[in-house]
Amino acid sequence: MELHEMNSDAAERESRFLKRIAEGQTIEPKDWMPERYRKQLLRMMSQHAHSEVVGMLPEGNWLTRAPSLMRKSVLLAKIQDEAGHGLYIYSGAETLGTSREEMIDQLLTGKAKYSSIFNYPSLNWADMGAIGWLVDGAAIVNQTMLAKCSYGPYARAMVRICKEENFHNKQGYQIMAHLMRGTKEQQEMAQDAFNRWWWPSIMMLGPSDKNSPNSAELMSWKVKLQSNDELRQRFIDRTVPQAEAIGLTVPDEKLKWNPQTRHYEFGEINWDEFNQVISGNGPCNRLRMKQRRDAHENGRWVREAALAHAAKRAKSEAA
Ligand code: FAQ
Repeated sequence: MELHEMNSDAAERESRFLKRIAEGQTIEPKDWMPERYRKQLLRMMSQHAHSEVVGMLPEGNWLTRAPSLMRKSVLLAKIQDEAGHGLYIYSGAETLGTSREEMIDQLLTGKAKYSSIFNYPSLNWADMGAIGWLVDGAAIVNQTMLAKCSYGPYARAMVRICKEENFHNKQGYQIMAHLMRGTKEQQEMAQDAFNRWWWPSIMMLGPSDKNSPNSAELMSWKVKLQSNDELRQRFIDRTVPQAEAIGLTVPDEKLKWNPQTRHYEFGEINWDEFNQVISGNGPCNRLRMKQRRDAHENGRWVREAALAHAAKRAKSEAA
């Protein structure tokens, strides 16, 4: 084939791909896609899957100290859901040609990122409320958008995940509301957890649009349908009235409702802190990575036993 024919073939494939995206069709694993689209999705999806798995750690910290059996079983169910979310997203990401083992290796060797939010410590029981309400709340805002993204396996995984995150969000808010109806000490504990998780939850939605190098490309392919700042505003607008309804004070002196724009205006985000956390220097980065590496090592015998069992079964079925 001549070079100009190859070039025109490639241009035609690319224009078919862009047309499908413009028409709102999904791209499926066996469809042709630009290499850059595949790489960007793999980056996002693997980071997302890692976040679900690392995200189990701050809550896992409180499982043995939950204040009642009921609270403990709800928290356990929530943490198990997060493991399931990790699995759906790893499976979705594998359709882009990288195995789960490789992705996990990238996490454990520090080559892949996971969400900044999980590098903060969970210091008291109210943190379980704050995480469910705020962290899952911010995740829902982001994931409701991703449920309509252009890559089919990612979008479909998000539909189910969002349903489960809604339960997580409500259980977190219910813990906070319950504490706010309690003693003065319980109210102070809830306010303290809110103060510590508010700003990191806002940062979790990513850098401001002017410092978000990936957004324009991802939006042109409808992987992202809204920008980081749009999602952040949406999260703030829906969360502030919830805080006020249960008597919590938002830790932002500049927070103000603007009746013209019908949005809350808010104070300066500490982007230095965000940049420190995503470059490995947050309060718990080293601890989280150690916990993940230890968990991976401690689970090695289970993986080996499962593989040996599968090989034995395959051999006996073949005989
Ligand atoms: N943390 O150009 P952008 C959950 C990085 S799931 C760490 O704006 P992009 C459920 C970014 O990777 C939470 N790094 O990037 C749960 C890039 O660096 P790179 C996770 C961050 O991709 C709840 C650089 O900064 N959700 O919580 C963060 O357009 C409770 C420049 O940024 C997802 O992953 C960050 N927060 O937008 C589980 C959703 N933000 O990779 C357990 C899918 C930015 O070029 C308990 N991901 N960076 O080296 C996304 O929607 C996007 O990837 C963003 C970032 C919005 C995270």
